[in-house]
Amino acid sequence: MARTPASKSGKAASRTPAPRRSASRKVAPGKVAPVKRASTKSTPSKSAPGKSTSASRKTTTTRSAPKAAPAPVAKGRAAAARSGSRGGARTGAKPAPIELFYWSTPNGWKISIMLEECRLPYVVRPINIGKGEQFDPSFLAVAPNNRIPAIVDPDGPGGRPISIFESGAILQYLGRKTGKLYPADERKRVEVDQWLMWQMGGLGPMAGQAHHFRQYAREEVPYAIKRYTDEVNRLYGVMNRRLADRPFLAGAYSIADVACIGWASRYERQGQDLADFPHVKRWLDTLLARPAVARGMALAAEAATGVDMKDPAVQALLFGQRAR
Ligand SMILES: N[C@@H](CCC(=O)N[C@@H](CS)C(=O)NCC(=O)O)C(=O)O
Repeated sequence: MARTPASKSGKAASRTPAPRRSASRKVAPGKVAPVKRASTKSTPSKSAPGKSTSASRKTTTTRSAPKAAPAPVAKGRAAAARSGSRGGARTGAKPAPIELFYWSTPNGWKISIMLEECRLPYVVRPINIGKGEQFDPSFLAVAPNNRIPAIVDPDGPGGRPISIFESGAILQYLGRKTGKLYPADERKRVEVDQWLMWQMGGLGPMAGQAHHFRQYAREEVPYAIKRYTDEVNRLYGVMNRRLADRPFLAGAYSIADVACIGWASRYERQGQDLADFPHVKRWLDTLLARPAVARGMALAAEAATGVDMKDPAVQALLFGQRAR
């Protein structure tokens, strides 16, 4: 992975979007295993049909399994065979793992949770956003918006590789690919899409701004703190009303919920009190109790112990970005 000048001075610490549990070398039952180096041969790395990326080639880490649960790769194989996905299921060969370009943040968790829920095999390509790795040209070839998450699925439509950025698009793709958490029925799908877009355009960006102004801004800006804390409060109110008479946002558990879990789990950082939103609390508790959600949110890239968002070098990289 290319290093930027800031990466030399920036140090990863455990401040912000830190996982609930970070990977460690010793794997205790129920903990996430450390990632390990994998051969590039085993993971075709293509950002577009026929094009490999150096991002893919350079940092290959494989999602290992908690001892308490079967390895995702093994589970994914079974899932692929059941769902009749192309390639592995048809030929009996192992399906190639999906490459997940990831850092431990609420947006990254959307995809690690979904991959765990779908039991798809995947490898983690850590993109250390505190060190500027999101600007590496090889990552930009996959994710031109210089943001995680992104994926490369070697077994995309037509059996050819496909790269996808934007977490909502990735969730929809994985839902269509596996038939999980994204109903094919048009009315049900519209329900899911509405709440997925609500997260993408509302909860995520507003909660992100609340995190920024409440915790990381170099100067205190009371107007912005109030503005975003209020808006997140309004959004939690919308969610609370929605969940009053149904278990999940679109009725049944779906990618709309997956998109919201990580953000809602950080309600305290957004200045919210879940006692005011009992239906949100019940929904969040239900989701956090799901083993796949726990595994997805516990996923930590080897070096991803978090990013110190108050480190000036990290702030210089992340805040005040302009067109390049
Ligand atoms: N709309 C994007 C947002 C992704 C996003 O903001 N990712 C953050 C981490 S949560 C990131 O990569 N930040 C790097 C940066 O700010 O340069 C998505 O949902 O995929």
